[in-house]
Amino acid sequence: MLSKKLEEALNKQIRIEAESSQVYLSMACWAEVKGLEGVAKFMYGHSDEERMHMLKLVKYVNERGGHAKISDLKEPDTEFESFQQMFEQLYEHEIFVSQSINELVHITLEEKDYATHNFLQWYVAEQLEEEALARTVLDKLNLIGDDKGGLYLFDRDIQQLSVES
Ligand code: OFO
Repeated sequence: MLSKKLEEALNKQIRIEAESSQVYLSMACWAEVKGLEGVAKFMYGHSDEERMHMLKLVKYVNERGGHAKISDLKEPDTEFESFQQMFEQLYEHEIFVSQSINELVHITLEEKDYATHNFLQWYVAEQLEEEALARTVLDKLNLIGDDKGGLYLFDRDIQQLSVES
């Protein structure tokens, strides 16, 4: 049985994962209307992954005697200055998610809930991968700068980059 404190913290994380899914969906739309199909596909895929992260938490909370609460979500940005700025935002968002997961792990130790501690290790590993991927993408974009041809190739190649989950 989950403690109330942990149930609340897990519900907060459910909301964060749902908001992440919206953030990437909005980025996918922006990339799509700007004509970068590869980036759009990458973002649509990432959005689906975040929904899967959310659902995994929902199921866990309900299975452990808690009640997963589905809440309203913060509206994501719909416009970006550039692809670089968009990916910087993605990277910062993932760092924020990692911090939130770390806090959750900390609460599991306080509450002596080792099953949830164990369950969350998947998220800890996932965040490491996602941060690394976001950094790789940002490095590539910084190399390209304003070069249109470079952006074209980047759009083609980004489809090969993804986080297995
Ligand atoms: Fe990319 O955040 Fe989920 O875990």
